[in-house]
Amino acid sequence: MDETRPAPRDALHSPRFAQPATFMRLPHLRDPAALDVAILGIPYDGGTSYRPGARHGPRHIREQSSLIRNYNPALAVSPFERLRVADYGDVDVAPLSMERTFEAIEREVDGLTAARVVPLGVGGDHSVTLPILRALARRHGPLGLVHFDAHPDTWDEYGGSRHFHGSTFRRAVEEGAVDGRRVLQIGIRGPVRGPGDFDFHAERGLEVVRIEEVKERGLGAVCARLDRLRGAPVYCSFDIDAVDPAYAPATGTPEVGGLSAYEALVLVRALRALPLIGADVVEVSPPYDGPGQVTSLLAANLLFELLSVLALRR
Ligand SMILES: [Mn+2]
Repeated sequence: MDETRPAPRDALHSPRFAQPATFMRLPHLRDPAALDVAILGIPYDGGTSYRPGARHGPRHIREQSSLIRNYNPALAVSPFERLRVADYGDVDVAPLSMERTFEAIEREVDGLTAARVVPLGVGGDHSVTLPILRALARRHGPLGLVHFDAHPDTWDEYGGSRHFHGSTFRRAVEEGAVDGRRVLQIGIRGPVRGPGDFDFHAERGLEVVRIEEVKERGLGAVCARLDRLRGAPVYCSFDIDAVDPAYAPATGTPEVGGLSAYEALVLVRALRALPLIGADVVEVSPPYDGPGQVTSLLAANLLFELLSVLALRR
């Protein structure tokens, strides 16, 4: 057996069920040399503009991920056999300092990319994606982006602050971490401040797939639009509010009329065609969840699909 391989996962019905949860019952390991993929908790919600609570996301998603089994029949892959993957623990965030939190996130992702480990981030609010993109772009150059969200997150500021969970992708494009011409935002909907909210898209080439297009043209048409991102590194950021609050109520800024849980799974599986170099699932705010913690359960399954997509490219 490969000595650098993390210990196998615990059996589904092992006594570990009664112990503190890890993502997908994986071993807790902080050795990048032993890993292909690191699932990294980022328990920070200081960038939130409305309902807080996403700092509790990683803890609850760990718990709801305990039922994830080994094989993905939809993609015909066993991600835990193909990949060396572990729960890398949580970033040491500073709840009262976004600046120090961003530094800590960037440092962690730097350490992972230096060892060629793919980061799979678990937020946290959407502000945490910016330092991840910065670190990845330093290694890979300006990134392509598939961004699932109800909101474009390209606003310039909020109450005088340039950094919050709604400015992440404007900053990322401005800084050159993301190539605006290689951005696809899927699931966008809901009231905005005005038509000017999409001026930045026109200026920098960001492409929006509004929810109306997903629902009216169907999943196949949307999946086909991912094709143009082939050929260069792509990051996937999945804001859980892309999904309808009926399926994912636990989020900070819910918008009605979104993706179903099933549509979300199918769209994430379509990323198999792209060279994915990292991904995150963010904005799960467990205090707002419904019975059965359905939002954290969905987030856990989206992470499993992302892991499966990564496994197919190994
Ligand atoms: Mn967002």
